[in-house]
This record gives sequence, structure tokens and C-alpha cells, in this order.
Amino acid sequence: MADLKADAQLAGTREEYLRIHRYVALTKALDDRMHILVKQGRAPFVGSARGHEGVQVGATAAFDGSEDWLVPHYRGLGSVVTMGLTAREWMLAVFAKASDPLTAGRNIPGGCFGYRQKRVVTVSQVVASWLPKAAGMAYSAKLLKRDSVFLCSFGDGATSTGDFHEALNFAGVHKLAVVFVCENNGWAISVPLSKQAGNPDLYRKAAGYGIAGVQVDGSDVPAVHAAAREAVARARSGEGPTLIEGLIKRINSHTSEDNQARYRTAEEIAEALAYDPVVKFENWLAERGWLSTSEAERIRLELEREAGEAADWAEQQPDPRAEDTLRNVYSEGC
Ligand SMILES: Cc1ncc(C[n+]2csc(CCOP(=O)(O)OP(=O)(O)O)c2C)c(N)n1
Repeated sequence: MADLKADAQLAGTREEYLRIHRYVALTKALDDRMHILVKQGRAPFVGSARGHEGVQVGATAAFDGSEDWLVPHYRGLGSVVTMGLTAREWMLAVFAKASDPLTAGRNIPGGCFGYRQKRVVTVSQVVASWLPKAAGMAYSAKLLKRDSVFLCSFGDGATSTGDFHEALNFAGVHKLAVVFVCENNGWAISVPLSKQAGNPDLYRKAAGYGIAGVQVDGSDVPAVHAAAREAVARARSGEGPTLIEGLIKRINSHTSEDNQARYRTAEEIAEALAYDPVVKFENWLAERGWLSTSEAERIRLELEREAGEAADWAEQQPDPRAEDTLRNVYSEGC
């Protein structure tokens, strides 16, 4: 593992880390609320971001925003929240309401995070299909002499595909401004990483494309953030892409339609359930005197309330109208 010591590479200020903490904690609160909604039969589905929130927010917060674009993993709630998706907006998507800013109620929650105003690119759920898109957009930005950097996130399952190879190869050849972030939770539904990669150190694939590769503990938010800031600076200065591999644990089943007890051992599940990047980050902040335990608890309760209120509010919003079914699907006026 690359020697990224969080303390030695303190990449941000107290305010920046507290902002990151809020996004991480909001992601957890929204995710937990979704599980409750699914159990209550109010929401249809959850593809949980629990365990992923530290790597998602830590990396996305390294972008300065005005010109940068996110090409997100379908599990990337934390990344999209960091780009500005609010609790109410997310719940509009969860309940597939007409005013859902992501797909106007046309997809399962997380099925599509496209949000142009927040510079979040629409992707399909076909695994890895969004990686060549990120490379293509970065190529376009290069030709147009734009200063944009593209963050493209995905799971370990994406790394065994042709799309992964083509995207990283193309990005390496043209020294494109893409930061590829692999959220390696060790599983692609029920397929373990050992069936996906001959070499489990996925970041080493970067060397084959002539690009920078780094492996970080994805539950170590400051380490992720430092690695991402370095990668963004590299991309912006024309030195090309980076592959960041964040090692994490998937806490829940692949989705609420899956039962991980059928393919993970009881010990592994117990270990995953005890894993919490949010608490780990809060301890790190507390050690520096930047966030007290009582303040962390106050924020947790406030965000849980915000997530619950957002859900209750969104559920009451109008559903899409049948006559609007084809709106935003085909170009209007055709
Ligand atoms: C090309 C393709 N094959 C299969 C699927 C079904 N599928 C959806 S998610 C998934 C697993 C992907 O795992 P990974 O990339 O590691 O991400 P994770 O969900 O674990 O975060 C699969 C196989 C798909 N969406 N696209």
C-alpha cells in the first residue's frame, strides 16, 4: 500500500474536514433512512452506500467544482451528495416523484444520478460503461482547452471489463484529466475479488497504462482526501490520470434484493457490520479537538431528522403524469 499517512499529508483545513464530515454523516443518514423506508414498504429498493461513504466523499471533496464533473458509480450517493444533492432531492428520486431532479421519477433509487446543474453525468447501470464516457469527456475538454477534471468512480467488479481497459488506456495515451476511483469492497454481488482479478492489488493495473496508481484505506477519510487532492493537482497540471484504489468493506448486501448470508461467512458479515468509516473519521476529528463526541452526536441526530423529514415531505409530492412518460426520454419536438 502506498505510504499515505493522513497526519503527514493533512490536505485540508479544519473547516474543510468538518464540511467533509457533514457530507459523510448525511450520506449515512440518508442510507439508513432508505433501509427503514424499504422495510416499511414505502421505498422500492436500496443499493447501499454504507462502507463506501468515506472514500466517496473524501475523493469528491478534492474537486474545486466550478469546471469539474462527476461520473459516478451507481452506488455513489456520497459522491453526489458532495456535489450538492440535498436530502429532499434524493428522497424525490427515492419515491420516483415528478420533480425528482435526477430522472424525473424514471429510475430505481441510485439507478441514475444524472444531475446536470450539479455537474453529475448520467450513466447507465451497465457495469463499467461509464468509464470510457469519462475518458471521452476528458478528451473533449482537452481539445476545447477547458480546465475540467473528471472524477470517475466504480466498483472492483468494473476492473475486469474491456471498458475499464479501453478507458484507462485511452486516458493514459492522451494524458487526460481523469481521476479513476475504484471503490474496492471485495465483492461484485456474490462474486469475490479473487474471481475477478489475478492480482488483488487493483491499483497496480495503472502501471500498465503508464498512469499513476495508488492504494489507500478507503475508510481513512483524510488519507483518501490527500490522495485525491494529489491526483486532481496532477490531472489539472496536464500530467494525466490517476487510478486510486480505496480498500473498503461492503456493510450490507449488494442491494435490498440480495441476501449476502448466502455467500459471505457469518464472521465476515459480523466484521463488516462492525466497520464504520463515519465513526472512524469522527474519532480522527475528535483526536484533533475539531469535533467533540457530543457535537458529533448532535449532528447525527440533526441529519437523521433531516433525512426522515425529507422522506415524509417527498412522499407527498406529485407523481409523474402518465402523459409525461416519454418526456426527457426522447428529444422533444421529434
Ligand atoms: C455488464 C453488466 N453485467 C452485469 C450487471 C449486473 N450487475 C449489477 S451490479 C453488479 C456487480 C458490480 O460490482 P462492483 O463493480 O464491484 O460494484 P459494487 O456493486 O460492489 O459496488 C453486476 C454484476 C450489470 N449491471 N452490467
